[in-house]
Amino acid sequence: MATVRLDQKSRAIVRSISDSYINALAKYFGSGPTDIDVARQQHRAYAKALSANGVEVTTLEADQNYPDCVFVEDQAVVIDGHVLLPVPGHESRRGEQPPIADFLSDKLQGHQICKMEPPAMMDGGDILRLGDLFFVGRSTRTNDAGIKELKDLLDHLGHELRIVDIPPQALHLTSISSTPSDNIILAPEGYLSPESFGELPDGCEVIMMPNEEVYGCNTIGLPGNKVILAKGYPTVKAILEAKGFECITIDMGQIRAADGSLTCCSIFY
Ligand code: CIR
Repeated sequence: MATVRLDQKSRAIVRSISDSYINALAKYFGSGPTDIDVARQQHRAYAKALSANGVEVTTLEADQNYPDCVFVEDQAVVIDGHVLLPVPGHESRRGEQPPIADFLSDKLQGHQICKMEPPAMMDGGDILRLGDLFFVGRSTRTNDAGIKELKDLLDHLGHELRIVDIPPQALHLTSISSTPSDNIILAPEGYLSPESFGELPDGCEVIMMPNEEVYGCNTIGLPGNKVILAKGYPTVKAILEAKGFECITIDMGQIRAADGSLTCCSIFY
């Protein structure tokens, strides 16, 4: 039976799509959004899928100065009583953070805020958690100084961190993998291998998906053995169903067009 951390899947922040979304960065999965109305519809359906499945969702206002502001995952990471505020790896995205930091500081009083400083840099999208084991992508957005700061925090919390080198054809670790439960990692052939994650604890496994379903490897696991996944990735869906998950499928076309995946659009806290 798959398990999922219940403690941090009850509340999430999302952020509306900016009027300038058409200018979002896009160089991996997409070549840029083409229809902002459709993007907004898809984003609303995404937020609805979370709330219909038991997540209390708060939607922060968009900022038209930041085309990528919908991708909140990159801006903050909540780990066991700590809020890590990384220095986002792309300079154009650094100003997205303050309203998110303010919201989390207000909601999570008593949590320790850990603010990264340059030259360290990291996108939240490079952090993947499998129970108490963490992985960080070394990517164009996350450097060794950023990884060291994350490691210091995780050492303090008694959690292990492993580094995964992100191939040049991918943006982030979570762009190409996810943990739909505390014992499964989904990863695509041609980008990663089971060895990329090292030896896993007993009962855990890496499930390799076909190369062409790389985008489908990003999923959101929820309590009750549910998983949200993007529409159009039949192998991912069939394997998750065979593992006993209830699959909730949503159209992410205009989010993918700006290299965003399901997890990129929320911060669980
Ligand atoms: C970017 O390039 O920063 C955005 N267009 C996409 C960010 C996706 N975020 C994520 O994978 N965590």
